Amino acid sequence: MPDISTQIAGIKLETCVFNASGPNDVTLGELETVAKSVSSAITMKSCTLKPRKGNPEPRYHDLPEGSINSMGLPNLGYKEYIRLASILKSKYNKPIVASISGLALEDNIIIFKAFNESKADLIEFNPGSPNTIGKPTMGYDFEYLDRSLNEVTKICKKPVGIKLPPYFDFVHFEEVAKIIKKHKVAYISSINSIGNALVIDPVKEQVAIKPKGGFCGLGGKYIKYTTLANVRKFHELLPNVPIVGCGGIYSGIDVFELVLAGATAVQLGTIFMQEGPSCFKRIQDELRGYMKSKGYKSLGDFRGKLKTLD
Ligand code: RRO
Repeated sequence: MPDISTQIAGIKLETCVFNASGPNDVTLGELETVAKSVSSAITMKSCTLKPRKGNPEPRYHDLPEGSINSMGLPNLGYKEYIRLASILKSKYNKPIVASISGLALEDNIIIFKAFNESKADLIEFNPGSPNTIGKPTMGYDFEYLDRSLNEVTKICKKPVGIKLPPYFDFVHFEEVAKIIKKHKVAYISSINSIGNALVIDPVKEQVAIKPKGGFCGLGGKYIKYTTLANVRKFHELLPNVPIVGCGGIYSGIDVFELVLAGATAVQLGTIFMQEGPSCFKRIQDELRGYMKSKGYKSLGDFRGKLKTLD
């Protein structure tokens, strides 16, 4: 069978498929479900300084081909994720990805320092949530992005990845790539949900979820092509930075396409919400099957080798 193992910043992953930060990864029970599945790592919910209840419900809604959410960073606070990382590591011995989304730079500094003494293997800095009421998507503020990456990469003794929001303009890709080059960024996870979508129920003549007047982050199949474009562009601009593709992956062929575009691994979000933990095995098996049909033995045989028509 083809080998779909990979590595990010020296951390070995048995397969290139694991869970995204966000869906079903807030509590120990949820994280243990990920741990017991064949997800090759355990990614935890983005955390803040203090525990947060998040936005008012309803705040998640399935769509025929995806999902919307405006969870508003519900999490148990960073101290609890340091404790959970230790429990998960000793019980399951899988790579652990912590996600940090402090509400201010000072908060991120405290949290990153504290995670130096944790069992997390990779630390994902998340400045890309579109759903924090009263805050813009920080990943679109390039001055803030530069300043915070500078601070957190200086403090953090573990590999720091960055979870980027989607970008839509080549000028923005270039600016972000320039910022990432300046700092010690171990990997990129791309993309967060597409911010400020709006879903309307035409019968009730109302929006689908409560927070922010219905504006929300869009995920699932609707965003796969934006994910592919973001992964491709960042791979072109930063060929030595591993990229974890995230957004709209439902099948092994989706993973294959992401790796062709340049991804080193992928994270599953909406499909994990909708199908549950069996999605990890199904998608890994589908990827192996498709690679076998093409005669590929490992991801390196085709990573980044997307052909263009010119
Ligand atoms: O919790 C959320 O509402 C959330 C976060 Br932190 C994020 O990064 N992306 C998203 O779609 N939702």
